[in-house]
Amino acid sequence: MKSTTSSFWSESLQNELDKLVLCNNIMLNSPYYSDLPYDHFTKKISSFFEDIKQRSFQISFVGTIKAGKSTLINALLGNHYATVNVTPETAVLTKFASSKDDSFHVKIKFYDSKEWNNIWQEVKSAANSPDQDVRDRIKPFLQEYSSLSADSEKELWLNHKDLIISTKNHSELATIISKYTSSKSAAHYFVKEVYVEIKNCLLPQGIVLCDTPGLDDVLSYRSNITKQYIASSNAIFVCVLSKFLAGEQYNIIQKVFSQIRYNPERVYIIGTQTDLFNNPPQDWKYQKDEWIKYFETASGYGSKNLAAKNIIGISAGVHLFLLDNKTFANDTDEMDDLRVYARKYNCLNRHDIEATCKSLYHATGINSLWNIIQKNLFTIYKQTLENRISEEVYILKSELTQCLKEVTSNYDLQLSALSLSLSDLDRTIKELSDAIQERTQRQIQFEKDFSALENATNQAIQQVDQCFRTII
Ligand SMILES: Nc1nc2c(ncn2[C@@H]2O[C@H](COP(=O)(O)OP(=O)(O)O)[C@@H](O)[C@H]2O)c(=O)[nH]1
Ligand SMILES: [Mg+2]
Repeated sequence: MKSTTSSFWSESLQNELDKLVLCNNIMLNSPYYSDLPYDHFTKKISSFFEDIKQRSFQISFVGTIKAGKSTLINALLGNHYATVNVTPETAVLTKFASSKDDSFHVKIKFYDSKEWNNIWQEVKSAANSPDQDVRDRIKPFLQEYSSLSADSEKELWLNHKDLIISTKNHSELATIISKYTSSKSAAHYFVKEVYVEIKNCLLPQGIVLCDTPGLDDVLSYRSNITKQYIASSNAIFVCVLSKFLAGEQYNIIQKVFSQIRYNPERVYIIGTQTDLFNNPPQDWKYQKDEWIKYFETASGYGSKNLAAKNIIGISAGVHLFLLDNKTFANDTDEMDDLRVYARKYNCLNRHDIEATCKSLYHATGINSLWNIIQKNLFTIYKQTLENRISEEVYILKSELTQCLKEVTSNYDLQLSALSLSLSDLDRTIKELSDAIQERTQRQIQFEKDFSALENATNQAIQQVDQCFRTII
């Protein structure tokens, strides 16, 4: 197993992680693997690394349809990736993260039959609802479903295992994303989530931007997916048209606040498309002051300062326009558009197009949003995450050390048992050899005694014999 997080973590944490990987490799390659409790630890270390790979700073983008969520994500990513102008029937969580290599990767998750049956039950009951409004809301879903002949693709996609597609080509990537997220394609009905990894993008490793289908989806089953995602997000960017704060938009903001009641600092209200104002800087300032009054209350931010900090006006459309047109030739439509935008934002410099573009970039608010994401949100998150991971590494290391100590002391016991039995053996051998020696000596003595007796007996016999002869 290779550590995939190099250079992301601080040097000291990376060192600790490297040591853990090294230790894991030693255990995996040990000839005693099956005899020792290594299996338990190698599994634990693998799942630990899997787990830290999954941890990321999740920003969800919610809001009413056509508020400009997807356009804002594209502006932050620096290119056109998220599908724009999707009709309200689209309901796919689309996540964007940075690729670790020089390819784009797309992972698509599909609904299983059980999930689809739940969705379909809801569609049917909405279609037969006595409430005209509910019936009207479900109509476009059914019309699109039928005109795209989506039912004929159902068997193809339901229960499909996760699909992973890689490409190096940007336009191919756009086609793939569109196929699985756009309401113009039949497949998207059966897609639950799309995860896109983008090569060479501005997004730092560890941040995930998620385009959500919204909280006002016609099907509660799908709104609930967004709700759950919001609850687990680190920051929520509620996108609302800066020009209006109509009932529907206001309701969505309130829903988000009630969803994460105790952490209002995680909610950012993004006033989108500020270029639609006649005088964006002035009109937005006025509008923002109004919004602060609405959301500084206890059911919102609970403080004027926090409201002022977390309500931000942007124009992703103008930011992308500048990215798309790196140069501006005289007498072109693009130059005319640039002049219109620059005049609106009070940053037109007739003699210096470069300076105009620079101030306009500043005025769109995307760069300051980036600063907030990177410098404030992500830095704090990363520090907290590092502390938590360091604690987990410490616990893992302590458990491993304890286990290795037990293994070592087991071996020590076996060794001492072995040396014990060796000394027993020595003693036995000594006893035996003593016994043999004693026996040999006794035998010698016996042989001596026997021969003495034999001599004596022989002499006695000779004497008796002599006596006999003498007597006879
Ligand atoms: N003028 C202008 N139009 C924008 C801006 N952002 C988005 N739009 C347009 O608003 C429409 C809806 O945008 P989209 O990003 O698809 O909204 P979503 O439904 O919230 O994801 C599209 O036609 C975009 O081109 C902006 O900053 N300025
Ligand atoms: Mg969208």
